[in-house]
Order: sequence, then C-alpha cells, then structure tokens
Amino acid sequence: MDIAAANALPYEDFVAIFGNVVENCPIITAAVWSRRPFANLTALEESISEFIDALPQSGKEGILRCHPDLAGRDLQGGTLTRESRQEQAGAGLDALSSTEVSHMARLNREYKERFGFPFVICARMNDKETMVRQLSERLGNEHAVERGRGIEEVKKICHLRLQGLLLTDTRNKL
Ligand code: 2AL
Repeated sequence: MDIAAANALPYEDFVAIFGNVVENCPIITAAVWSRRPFANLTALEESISEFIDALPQSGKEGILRCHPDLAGRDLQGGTLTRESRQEQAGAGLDALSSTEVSHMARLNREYKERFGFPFVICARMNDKETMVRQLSERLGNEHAVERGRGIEEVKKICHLRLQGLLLTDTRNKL
C-alpha cells in the first residue's frame, strides 16, 4: 500500500491495517487517523510520535505494559501478535535453550519488579546476546531514564512495522 491509499482508508480499515504498529495499542492509530492526509511515511510516524510524547508518564508506561515479554509466556504459548512473533523469532528467541529461557525470564522478572513495566527493545535491531546484555545494563538505570529508553524502542519498532506496511515509493519521499 502507498501513502495515498492509506490516506483514503476509512478509519475501520486504517485501524485494521495499522492498528498494531505500536504493539497492542490500536487507540494510537485510531487517534492519528484524524490527522490525515499524511504526506509520507515519516509524517504518519511523526504524528504517532507526537501522540505518544504528549501522553502523561502513566500513559507512556501503559504503552510499555502492552508489550509482551521477550521470550516470555506469550512466545511459549503461541499467543503473540503476528508482528511480535516474527520479530522475536527473527532474533532467535524462539530457539533458546531452556537455560537461556530461564535466564531471560529471571532478568525480565527483575526488570518488571524494579520498574513496573516490561523491558522493551527493538528485536529486529538486536540479537539475543545484545538483548540480554541491554537487559542487564538497563536494569541499573533510573526509573525515568528507563521509561524514556523503552519509549525510544517502541518508536523504533513502530518505524520498522510501518515500513513493512507502506510500500517504498520515491514519489512519497519514503
Ligand atoms: C518486543 C516485541 O514483541 N517485538 C520487539 O521488537 N520487542 N517486545 C519487547 N518486550 O521488547
């Protein structure tokens, strides 16, 4: 789909197609629909970013809480969204040894106990080693810093998901 086709969509279809560019947060897509027409992918992405940035801290943490754990029970149980499954599998998280799964689970648990939201990182820009390293390192951050880091990663995930949905089209300056 190109941006002109996306701009022409009624909100039901727009949300059905773009509703998971921020994981499990279709309300964001539904909100930015009213900012159409978007000149290009970047303009749509900026609208999403502005919406997120305008949220209170609790809203930003709410977005983080809508993300599944990496290599967590949704991956084990087959209940991840399609996008998340592809991202986690692409980073090799569906092929961890049982020791690696337990190690990840322990770090995820520690992280959630400390911050009250899950560790979020763009799986497509990392592999399992860098994710485990980041998880350990970021555990040492201040709460507010970590909320900001998580939201940065949400935006990276969103960028790649949008790219996958909108055809690269030079006319739209993608
Ligand atoms: C995820 C996910 O589902 N996809 C991704 O890139 N990162 N989850 C997470 N907790 O970071």
